[in-house]
Amino acid sequence: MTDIWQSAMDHAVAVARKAGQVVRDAVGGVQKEAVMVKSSSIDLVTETDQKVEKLIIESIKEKFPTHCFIGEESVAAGEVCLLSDSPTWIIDPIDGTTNFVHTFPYVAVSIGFSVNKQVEFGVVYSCLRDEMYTARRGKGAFCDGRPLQVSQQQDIRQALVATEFGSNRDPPAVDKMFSSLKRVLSIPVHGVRGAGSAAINLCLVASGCVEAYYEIGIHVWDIAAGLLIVSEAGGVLMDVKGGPLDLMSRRILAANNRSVAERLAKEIDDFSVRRDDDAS
Ligand code: LIP
Repeated sequence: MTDIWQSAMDHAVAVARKAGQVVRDAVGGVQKEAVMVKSSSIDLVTETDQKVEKLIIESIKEKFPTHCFIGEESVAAGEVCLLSDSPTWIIDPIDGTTNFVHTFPYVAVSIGFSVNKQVEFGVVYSCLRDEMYTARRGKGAFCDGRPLQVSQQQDIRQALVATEFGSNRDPPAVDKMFSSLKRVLSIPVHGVRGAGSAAINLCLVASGCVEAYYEIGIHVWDIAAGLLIVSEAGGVLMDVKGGPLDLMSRRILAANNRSVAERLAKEIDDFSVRRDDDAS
């Protein structure tokens, strides 16, 4: 049967690579005045984020003019963030913007593609490390063409866990983040890591480098591509408290297997965040 989305995925890889070159050319040269803020003084955005998202969307629209888009910087500029059944490209032009500003080498172009609210393919280009992660639903996950497989570790006490603290500094939320961190460390796990990019953390789960990643506060554009890369590498995805993953909830728990995921979910002290599709 013809895979009708293969050409779309091939285009996503090509445009992610082109966008990644723009990011590489800009990294290290971000002038202080070119760094702007969004929801808080630590929620950064740069002219490169905006330029790269425009490049990606314009390139895709040329080939797929009837498709829909959810882009981080388009939403920041006021576009609605609603996931419909229509073919939709879910784009984070620079996942790890703070890393980009600081030249911390984990920065990704993330492009997910959904139909009927189901991700059909995901592309995460870790552009400072020149690593292209891809997954097509039902056809496996790859890094530069090499198949990916999650860790086979069943014992969470032998696990590395990734998480992030995001850009939320409200004291009650910070208290919950540190309460979760303390409970996870006390399991005990081997260690806690964070790449500073949700998309790259998900690719690290898919690659077997860490056994799990959780975060409250991410957005649909941070995770749409990476979540498929995890599931196609044999991993599991759920809400941070163990229920089904809700793409628009801004909560994610990804792991190499269900026993590690469910054990981790018990230790996470969750807090509420406004949904991506909450337009109120
Ligand atoms: C980032 C996420 C990360 C989160 C950061 C930020 P951005 O995305 O990938 O997981 O902790 O606060 O949201 O903003 O760099 O595209």
